[in-house]
Amino acid sequence: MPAPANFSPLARVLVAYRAAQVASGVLVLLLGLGCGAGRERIPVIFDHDGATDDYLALLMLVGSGRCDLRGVTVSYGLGHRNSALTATSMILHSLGLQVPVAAHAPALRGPNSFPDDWRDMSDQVIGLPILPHVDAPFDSGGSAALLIELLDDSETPVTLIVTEPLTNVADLIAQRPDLLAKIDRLVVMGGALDVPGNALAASSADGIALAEYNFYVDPVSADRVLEAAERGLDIVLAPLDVTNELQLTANWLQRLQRTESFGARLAAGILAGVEPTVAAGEYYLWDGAAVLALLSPESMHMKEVALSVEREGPGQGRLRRDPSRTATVKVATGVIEKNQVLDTALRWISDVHPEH
Ligand SMILES: [Ca+2]
Repeated sequence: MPAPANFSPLARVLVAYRAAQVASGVLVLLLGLGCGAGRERIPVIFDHDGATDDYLALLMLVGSGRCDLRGVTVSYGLGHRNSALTATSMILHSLGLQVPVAAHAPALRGPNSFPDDWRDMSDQVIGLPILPHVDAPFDSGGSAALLIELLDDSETPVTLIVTEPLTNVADLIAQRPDLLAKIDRLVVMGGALDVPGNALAASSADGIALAEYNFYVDPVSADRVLEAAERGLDIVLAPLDVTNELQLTANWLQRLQRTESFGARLAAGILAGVEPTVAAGEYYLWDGAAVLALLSPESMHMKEVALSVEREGPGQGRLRRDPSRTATVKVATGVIEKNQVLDTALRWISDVHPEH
């Protein structure tokens, strides 16, 4: 279902309204009093690629009550563009969050792809009965345009939480390098530093995956974004090193399913299609790790590392230490107490209510 062009003015009205709120210092009503009232919230744009764990990450950042969600953009990656755009709009609508949403231009994508059977897994989200029907998703004419507009309109720097192959962010930096100054922090799920990757298409001769999938799908964009650390961009990276420690267990899923809250019911619906993967111990809180790295860094082991990404060849997408780069990236390399972190994730998801 392509996004009709006639939704562009509405999305622009919402952007203008948000900008007016910021300008007047009134940062309350549209996103709801339930989202961290009385506490300073972090202005955030969420850029994702429409997989089940992206939606969990979105629920976590909303339920944390610590984020002022300014907009959501969809990039080429794991989910399909139109279902990701629709599902995102449905989820935000169900929460009363009238924030602008946009998807990438269809041609804006990396050279590689996630496996087709992985890509199909998140399409079921738009059919969840708990979600309201949305006639057509908001789309302000493309992720890049929306990112630029939101950053331009913000009086204070904004944090970008990015759980996609970084194509959107590289495009933003290429178009408007001046906006790096408007990015407070860039928090990214991607890469594999001291652990094997998960993209078998980029493997060593003995069959060890060298790259993590987000970075494999668009290795040049991943490297261009990490390179921006040299220009002062504050980057926090949540690679497979930390997500490997955030395996969702059958017990965690059962606790979620037993929790009586809108957020828990929605998350349980989102995860319904991947229950066998959870049961097999193969589902992790990949993208949720980026939200935790932003909001709960004290729960993680962090390192400062100068990094680059291999742009081409059999190891394309591989994250590596790079002494030729002087600026470092903050890398989450593990969690201090796994159960505590997973409890935090469950609590945030359970604290998502329709009035957010
Ligand atoms: Ca993702």
